[in-house]
This record gives sequence, structure tokens and C-alpha cells, in this order.
Amino acid sequence: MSHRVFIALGSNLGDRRAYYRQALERIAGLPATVIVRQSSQYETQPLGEARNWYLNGVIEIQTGLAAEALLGRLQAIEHALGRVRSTVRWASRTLDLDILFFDAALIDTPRLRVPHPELHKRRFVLEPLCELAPALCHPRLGRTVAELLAELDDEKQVIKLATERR
Ligand code: A4P
Ligand code: MG
Repeated sequence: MSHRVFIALGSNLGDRRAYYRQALERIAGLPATVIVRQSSQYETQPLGEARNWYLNGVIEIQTGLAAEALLGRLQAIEHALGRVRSTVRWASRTLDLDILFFDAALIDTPRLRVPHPELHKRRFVLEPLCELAPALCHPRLGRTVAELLAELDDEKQVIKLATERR
């Protein structure tokens, strides 16, 4: 069975654009997985202690992988692209891949929480997500992505970058 999944990408360390691009290539190479659409990329003011701004964006994929298996694959990609796990919360990272939505599934295990528990509080997630799926309904909050963005109280700056020419 194929699942509709939204993934947030974030990088604030090193060659952010290169990590972002390589993450897309590796996700597209996962078994039974296609990238359906990708948002623009955004320069975003960091939430937390980090000083470096982030490159953030969201993609929509279709995948035959189950949620736990997909998480494992995304963590392997983070690792392959130089992510070093830190004990510091929200430490700078070459690449962070978070599962935002997995169909309309509600998942609450020690390893995986879906929808991502912070997504509705973050402009750097909701702006790119709203480009792709404004009418998508958050299965726990019962609000659409566009509504969550309109109601959002997050003063952090989020700057949309011009679309890259390929
Ligand atoms: N995990 C649970 N649910 C999920 C999910 N839906 N997707 C678990 C992915 N992973 C999930 O994540 C910690 C654990 O979360 C994993 O082992 C996984 O089993 P992590 O990627 O190792 O650590 P983290 O990302 O540093 O922790 P955390 O608390 O998830 O941080 P966030 O929420 O990802 O925030 N500012 C800007 N502007 N842009 C950003 O992208 N990102 C962060 C990190 C902070 N500030 C930011 C940004
Ligand atoms: Mg993460």
C-alpha cells in the first residue's frame, strides 16, 4: 500500500544547499518511494540556541515503506550526510529529516510521533507545508494547514528563497 507522507528538511551547518540536495536525491532513491512535490526553500531564523540560520523546506512523497521503516531510512540518510548526534537539544546539524504527516495516521511511540508534535507551532514548517497542501487537515487538531498558519503565533523570521534553476 502506498502512503502519502510529508517530510520536513532542515540544515544549518556546512554546505546547507548541498546537504539539502543530496537528501532529496537519497530520498528519491528509497525503495518504492517517489518525491511527488517539493516546496521552495526558506532561510529561517533558528529556534533554540543555535546561531546559524537554517535552510528549511518540505517535500511530499508517496512510499510503500511503513512509518517505522521510513524513519529508519531517514535516520540512515541523516547519518550518511554527516549528522553527528549531540546531547545538546537542538544542536546545529548538517541535516534533519522529520516526518510531519503519514497519511492521517496517529502514531505515538517512543521512537516516532506523528503528526510531528511541534509542527503547528513552527512557521519554518507551516509556510513550506502550506505551499504544498493548504487544505490538508491535521488529524489530531482538526484544523487545515492554512488555518494553522493563519492562527500561528511565531515571530521567527522565515524568508522564501527564489526558486533554484536546474
Ligand atoms: N522522532 C519522533 N517523532 C519523529 C518524527 N515524526 N520524525 C524521534 C522524525 N523523528 C521523530 O530526533 C530525536 C528523535 O525523535 C529521533 O530519534 C526519532 O526517533 P533527532 O532528529 O535525533 O533530534 P532533534 O531533531 O535534534 O530533536 P527534536 O527535538 O526532534 O528537534 P526538532 O524538533 O527537529 O527541532 N530552527 C529552525 N529555524 N529550523 C529548524 O529546522 N530545527 C530544530 C530541531 C530546532 N530549531 C530549528 C530547526
Ligand atoms: Mg529531527
